Amino acid sequence: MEYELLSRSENPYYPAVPALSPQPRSVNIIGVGFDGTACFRKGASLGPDAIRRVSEDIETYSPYLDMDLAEVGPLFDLGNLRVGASGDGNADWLVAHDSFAALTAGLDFTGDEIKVLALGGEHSVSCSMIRKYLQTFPDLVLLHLDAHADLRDGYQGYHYSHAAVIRRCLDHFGPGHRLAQFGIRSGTREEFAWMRENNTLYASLAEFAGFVENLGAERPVYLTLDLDFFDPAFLPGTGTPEAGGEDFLSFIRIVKLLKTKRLVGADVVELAPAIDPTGNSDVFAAKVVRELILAFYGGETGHAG
Ligand SMILES: [Mn+2]
Repeated sequence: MEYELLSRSENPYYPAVPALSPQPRSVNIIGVGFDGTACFRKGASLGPDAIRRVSEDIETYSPYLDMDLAEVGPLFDLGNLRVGASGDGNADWLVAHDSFAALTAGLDFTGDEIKVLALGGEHSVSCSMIRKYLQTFPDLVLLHLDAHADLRDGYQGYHYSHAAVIRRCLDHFGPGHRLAQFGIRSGTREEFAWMRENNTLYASLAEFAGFVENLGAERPVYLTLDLDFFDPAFLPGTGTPEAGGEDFLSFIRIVKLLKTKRLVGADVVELAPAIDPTGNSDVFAAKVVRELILAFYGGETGHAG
């Protein structure tokens, strides 16, 4: 691989096929094991491989979507993106960002239908993918599921902090882009005021589901999912847990809608495996990833369910 942008994972997400570059008309899994700006408890750098490791131990069939990973495809796992390891969070973030930019430079995400599913890593890594999709799709809808607003203008000296990721995405928003947030239950007074002013925050699952349901079938949708969206009772293995979160079935309601939409990219971030020594959080996250992969392919297998 040129510039060694990727390193092969020992266990690709099951049943994905290893690949060395993003493949057209496919879902491409990319691990981004970076946690250099994490402020509370680190460990998300090991998230991608933890999800892969348990992916073999869960069913490939989803009874929720009535789809099977073994029957959709093609599905590729590109391994892990090069990230910096100097200890300087800003510089290390930039290495990951530049790696993704180099990996996808010149690729036609629209015409070739290149779909990326990134596995974090801390939430700051999502910015690289989302920027690419914002540049590709002038009418992109960014769905943000998270406990945190992530609208700070930098945090603890990190311009690209995980607590600032949505703010950094907004830097690249055009007039046709739309942000919709759900699950947010932690942030500053200013962040909540901003969300109210800009009508980005949905207060209930029903309201958020209604928004997604009403999106046109051709409207490109990107989902960024911070796993602390879920209640820490269900998924404790994350660095910044917040009580009062959603459960798996709330997510399933959303994923069933996404299956009928044009999902063009997604990321699942902030799994910190060592924080949950039972391993339950890894399995939970792997199942979330399974449902998302199937949702990517939903439009191609009819809109049943
Ligand atoms: Mn969060």
